[in-house]
Amino acid sequence: MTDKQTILSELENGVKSLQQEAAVEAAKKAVAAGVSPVEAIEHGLAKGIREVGEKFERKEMFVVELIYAATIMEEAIKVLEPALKASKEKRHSTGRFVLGTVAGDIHDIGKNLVRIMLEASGFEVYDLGKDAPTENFIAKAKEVGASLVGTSSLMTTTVEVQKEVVDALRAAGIKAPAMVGGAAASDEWAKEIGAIYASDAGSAVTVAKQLLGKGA
Ligand code: HCB
Repeated sequence: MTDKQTILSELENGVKSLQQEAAVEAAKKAVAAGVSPVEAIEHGLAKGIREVGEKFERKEMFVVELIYAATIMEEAIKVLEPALKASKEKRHSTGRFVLGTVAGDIHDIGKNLVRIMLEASGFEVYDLGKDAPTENFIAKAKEVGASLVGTSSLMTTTVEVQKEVVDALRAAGIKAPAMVGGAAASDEWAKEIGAIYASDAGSAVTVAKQLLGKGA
């Protein structure tokens, strides 16, 4: 049987060397070997895609390769998704979470992981998708009586929109805590705009539960 470290390396390599079949096979191995799906994503696939991003930044990879790497990651996540959902038992509602990638930003892999993890932890998630207009966050938060509103932003050009969402929520009298995440966000940024930062999908769940007094 292949050990966990080998499987994690295979997941990472599948994404960074643009080998879809290898990544999907490694995801199947991870499920069969009982590797935690969260670990498979965070320490395997996500490591691979971040390296692709760095290569893209250094102009060692083209945007088409970046797009393909993202597709590979999504295909491998599909294999892990049932295990991810099964890994958490609770089904009663922990809270109502409105989530989306802000206007102007089409990155949604991380946001989708956050959704999957929140759902697996019993949250009712209202996913506004990517490139979601600010007014949609406000309208949905009002409609469902959101307990939390989370935004994702991956680019320096869209991170300001997270502030726009927080300001619009407060202007509309919505007191639900705002969470920010994505590569362009940081703890410092969150504090500046009156939000709470979550660095990854696991901490998004932990922080959300703490905020709602449901324990980590
Ligand atoms: Co994209 N891209 N990209 N990209 N992309 C980044 C983000 C750059 C940093 C790459 C670079 O130059 N180094 C860069 C942004 C630079 C900047 O602003 N400083 C960039 C650029 C420039 C662009 C385009 C403009 C490229 C172009 O067309 N010339 C374009 C964007 C167009 C637009 O949005 N209007 C673009 C397109 C793409 C795709 C389509 C090829 C693809 C996205 C596919 C998709 O999402 N469906 C893509 C990808 C994959 C990336 C990188 C390589 C990886 C992003 C990713 O999926 N990471 C990224 C490089 C990087 O981030 N280092 C690069 C893995 C996930 C799991 O991590 O951080 O998103 P995450 O999410 C975590 C965490 O942050 C947290 O939990 C998640 C899970 O642990 N979290 C939250 C996320 N959201 C949260 C919300 C919460 O409330 C709480 C926690």
